Amino acid sequence: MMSDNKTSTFPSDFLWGAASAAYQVEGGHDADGKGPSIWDVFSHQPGTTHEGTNGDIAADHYHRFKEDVALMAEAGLQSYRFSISWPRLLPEGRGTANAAGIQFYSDLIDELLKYGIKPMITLYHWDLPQALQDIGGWESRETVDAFEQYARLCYEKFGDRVELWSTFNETLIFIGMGYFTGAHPPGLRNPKRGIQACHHVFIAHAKAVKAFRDYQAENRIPAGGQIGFVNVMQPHDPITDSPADIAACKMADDLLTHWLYDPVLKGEYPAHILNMAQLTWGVPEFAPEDEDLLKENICDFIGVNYYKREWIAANPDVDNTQINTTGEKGSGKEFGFKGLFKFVRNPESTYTDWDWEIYPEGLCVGMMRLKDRYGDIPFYITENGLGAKDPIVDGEIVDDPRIDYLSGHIDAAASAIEQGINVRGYYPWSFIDLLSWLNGYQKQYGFVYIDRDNDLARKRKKSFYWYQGVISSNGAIR
Ligand code: 8VR
Repeated sequence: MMSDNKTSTFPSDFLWGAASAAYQVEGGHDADGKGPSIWDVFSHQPGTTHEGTNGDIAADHYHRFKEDVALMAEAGLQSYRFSISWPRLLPEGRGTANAAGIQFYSDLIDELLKYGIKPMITLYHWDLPQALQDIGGWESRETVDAFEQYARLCYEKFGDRVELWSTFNETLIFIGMGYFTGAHPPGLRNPKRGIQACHHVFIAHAKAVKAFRDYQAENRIPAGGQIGFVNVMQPHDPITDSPADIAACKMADDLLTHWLYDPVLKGEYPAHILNMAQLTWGVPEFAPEDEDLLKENICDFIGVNYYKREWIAANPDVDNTQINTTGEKGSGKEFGFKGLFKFVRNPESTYTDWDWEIYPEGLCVGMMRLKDRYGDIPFYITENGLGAKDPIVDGEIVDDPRIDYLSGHIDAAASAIEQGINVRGYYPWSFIDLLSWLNGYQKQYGFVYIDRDNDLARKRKKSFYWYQGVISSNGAIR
């Protein structure tokens, strides 16, 4: 896959970046007035994460960001996607802001700009202030209002220097795992509450987009400012071409893709699924202004986080060709998402150590399908990467599988561009090794290794030098 004689199909203003999330990288969990997030509290409960790992220290980026940004500059990064920790800015989730938290992000942004690295800010990468969870979290309209206040604070303090923004990261995951499987906070298995919480996320997004437009109208965001939404992109394919598997796959697409993308790209839910949810669970409940708010929330771009495809099979107990919107047949309590179809393994495919299928073409296929449904929207590939236990040979981190993985996916991004998809940037996950939410530090993604036995010393991996070459050749050498 690696070759050095490809001409670049990437536009000259294409952004080569890398990504992270506050809880996974920062540490400083209670430093300088930061309030606890739901992840601080959840990960401290026994049995919730791999070997009890948590983000108390993580990569200690909070204290070492200058060193990290210098490494980014050395790699040639043109953009860095990071998230803001809401409780670092607003320890109670709303009300009084924490000056030290504002200073931290302000300094980080200045440090990036010093090297010409464009910041891309994610407002919400899962670390809700615990104080807001205590009043109902995303199930409460008060959290929606608090999010708008928080978004405005961010535009106010950082909007003068930051063009690229996104509101939420992967609603499917934090709602799915927070309210359906229970593996993430708040640890519930309650679809009804999850669907309502998810609705509030879309409304919070809408309000934050509207607030962004206000700031743009007042010229308080740089020209070229854009706001988007980041979703996991998981193309589904039926494991056989039987009508039952095809119907199950269509259902998986509706529930796991269209439910999450339609509200932010079309301003409405897929009607038949909305009907099914309301018949089954009586949710989402709409406040009077919600329908209009959804219509007004259309993003400037969509960020896609692509790791894998999912193979789908029919659940023999459910006939998806019969389930629809009538509420009479089959739409009953199965609408807990998974009952309507099954995720299956394809023995012909290659998988990572964490059982994620390696399928580079899916990056292109997924964006083509989204373009078919939503039109010619700009895409940023906001995450993509290989989670692995990297081999260390004579003190060097030789992460060739990561290079192969990323190289294959850059090929797929190039072929998407050649087929007319508007791809604006590529942000591998992650720049440095960081905490995996549930998997601790053993699942590494970074270009930079962190020696946890040696004062968190940073060490460049083989992939660091490889990515340097990718960037300096604008993707021609990969
Ligand atoms: C995305 C998340 C990001 C990371 C990457 C890799 C995990 C991890 C689950 O779903 O936005 O935070 O999360 O995927 O996978 O291992 O930390």
